[in-house]
Amino acid sequence: MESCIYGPCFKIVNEIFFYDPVSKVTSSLRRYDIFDSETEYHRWAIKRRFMAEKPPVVLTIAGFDPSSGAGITADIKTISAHSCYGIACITAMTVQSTSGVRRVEALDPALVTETLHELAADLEISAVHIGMLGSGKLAKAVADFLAGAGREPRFSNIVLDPVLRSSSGAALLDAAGTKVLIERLIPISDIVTPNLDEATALTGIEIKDLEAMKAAAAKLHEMGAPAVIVTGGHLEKAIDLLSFQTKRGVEQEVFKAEKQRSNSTHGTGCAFATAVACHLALDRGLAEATLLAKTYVTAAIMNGQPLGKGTGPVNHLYRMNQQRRAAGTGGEST
Ligand code: PXL
Repeated sequence: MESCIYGPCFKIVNEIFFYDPVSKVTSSLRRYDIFDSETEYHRWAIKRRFMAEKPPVVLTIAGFDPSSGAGITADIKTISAHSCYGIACITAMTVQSTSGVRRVEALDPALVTETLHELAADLEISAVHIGMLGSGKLAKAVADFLAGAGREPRFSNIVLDPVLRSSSGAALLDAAGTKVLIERLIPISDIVTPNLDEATALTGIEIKDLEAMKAAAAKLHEMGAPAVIVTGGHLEKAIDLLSFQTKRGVEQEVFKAEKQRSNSTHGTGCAFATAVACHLALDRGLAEATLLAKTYVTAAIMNGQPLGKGTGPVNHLYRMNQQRRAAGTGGEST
């Protein structure tokens, strides 16, 4: 089986056996082929021998959502779904369920610093995802660590998800933290992935359409971000704008998907940013990483299960069902 979508210019070998048939993501710039036949997969996995022997390590620095739709436990699911090895540093505890965030407690910054140094001394980290930071002091601890002020060299593939508020409106970063995020974390990140509200909060640009998304991305470049993905899931179409600086100037590519009608949308931002980090860890370029992360999140929403009384989690591990079905070990449906 070889599925080929949207023409001949880019050939992407998906890391799973199956193309997500529900996720029709298109690009404004080129047509993509996604090959995911079993044979292609194995060829690719053999070429990348570490897939079996040593997976890329992806570090997520984020808060704890006990309902596992967002935050660190959700990120670990996303990282596992991408065949990478997830390691984690928790910045803050939250009391929350699918019904919303009740309380936020930032952890001791020294604990975070020690954890990060302990992990970095032991493991080769291929990508870093930064999610909820919780406070100014924690944001500073993370910036100090990533900037290599201590013993470690600077890291590659730093993906900054500038988490400011939960979808239910609770503040997840204070004003001091937002200042550190703008002054120190945006400039050392390889890519920043704000949603529309976050892009507005960071740039002061109100966003109602694609043109405003482009203006916000341009402002974020001025603020030091070499690459930006503004995720526009709240617009009429699910539009994501990838904007990145090259020697020739700024290049922009628009990815579109049909908007999903679903109640399983808690954690989409975390899943998207973490999936981008995984694809970068797997040596993919920015455009492929964006396309595949959007494809993954779209499918994770579509395969969401009705959990909880509020906004349910996306189904981070929907691919497990596909693999079980493929192996013929049961009649599970996805
Ligand atoms: O979706 C943003 C987010 C990130 N991280 C944690 C969260 C939330 C939203 O509630 O709780 C820990």
